[in-house]
Amino acid sequence: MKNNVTDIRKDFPILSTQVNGKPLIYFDNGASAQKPQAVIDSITKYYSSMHANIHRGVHTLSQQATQAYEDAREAVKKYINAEHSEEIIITRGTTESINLVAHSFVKKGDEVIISGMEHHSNIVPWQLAEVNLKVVKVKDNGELDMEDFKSKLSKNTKLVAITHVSNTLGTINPVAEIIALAHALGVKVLLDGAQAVPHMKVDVQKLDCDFYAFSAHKMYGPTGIGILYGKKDLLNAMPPYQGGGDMIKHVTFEKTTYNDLPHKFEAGTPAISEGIALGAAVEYLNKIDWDWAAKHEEELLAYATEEIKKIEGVKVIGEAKHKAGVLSFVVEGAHHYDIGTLLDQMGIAIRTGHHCTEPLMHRFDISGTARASFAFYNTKEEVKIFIDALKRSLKMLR
Ligand code: 7TS
Repeated sequence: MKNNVTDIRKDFPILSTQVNGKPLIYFDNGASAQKPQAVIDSITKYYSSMHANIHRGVHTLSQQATQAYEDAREAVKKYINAEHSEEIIITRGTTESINLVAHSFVKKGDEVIISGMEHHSNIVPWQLAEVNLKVVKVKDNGELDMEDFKSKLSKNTKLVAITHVSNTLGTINPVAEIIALAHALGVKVLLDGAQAVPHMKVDVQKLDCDFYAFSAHKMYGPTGIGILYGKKDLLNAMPPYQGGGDMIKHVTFEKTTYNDLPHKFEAGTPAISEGIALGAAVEYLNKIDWDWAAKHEEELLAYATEEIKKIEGVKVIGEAKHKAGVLSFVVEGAHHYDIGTLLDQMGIAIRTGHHCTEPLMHRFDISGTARASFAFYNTKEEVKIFIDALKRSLKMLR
């Protein structure tokens, strides 16, 4: 089991590079995580010796590529402990996964509950579907207002679609309680797991969620690919999302019949190398000691929070009791964009702006935040350098 950060860092070649003449300190993991060599090698190996289209060839290469792609699905199934492999729909990412559910599970006028801390990708698809949106309030400390949730939830709700972990606040939402309350009324639940999967082991059967959406690139895998987990009965009852090759059984001009799960929701040639590399990412994550990783990230967050609060004029946005490794902050007299730009000059990558959560920014009456988001390969030393660099930046800006 991997539980030593010095060794783990050696698995990620980019972590020993320099940016702007300084050793890279990568604190933008919430936007996208870096890739271990095993994932990079998987892509090179695929294109060097295995490439062919999948699910259609009788020739050896096509069969090998199909096998590797389906093995990756199996690896994801095991990783999140889904009951059936056909419950693992391979999509382009969290965004497409949520759009799929918004297209195929709800209809115009249905009542859908989301929260005030959702990423745009868990807001706009529901607006496109013209559902009746109810939005759960966010408390001042960044926690979900569960009383407000309970008052909005009813038998008339078709779906609760809520983020497992907030990308802007770091809040870990009480999803077990949300699911239990919803299920007691026969209401289905979709969790946006984009920010949860990189920080913890997720067990979809234990959670008993109905849908779970996540992206490979935030969990140390490639871009352009992600997963929609859905319970088999629900997915079977849903109409296809996109039409094309692979998702059909037979096509005539009069009538087309659709393929079985999971292919019904996977039209066209997929991102094959990325799919296989996602399998490599999962294999890598299987070697991580998650108890260690959770504790390590918790320590980084606690240390960074403690140190940043000592700086005059800094306000942390999001101080929920249960948080993943995300530290959003604003500074009196300094714009987040300028902070990000100066830190970049010192080799430190953070994200600035609204983080695709504009309604949440309105809720806190701010235009954006500076956000450091941690991964298990980050170190306390990096946090120290970041805090010093932030202090120097603020001296220049104020
Ligand atoms: N949901 C959450 C909670 C997210 O954090 C993101 C991306 C998405 C959905 C969309 O994921 P995608 O892979 O489909 O784009 N969040 C961020 C972020 O915080 N900074 O850049 C992207």
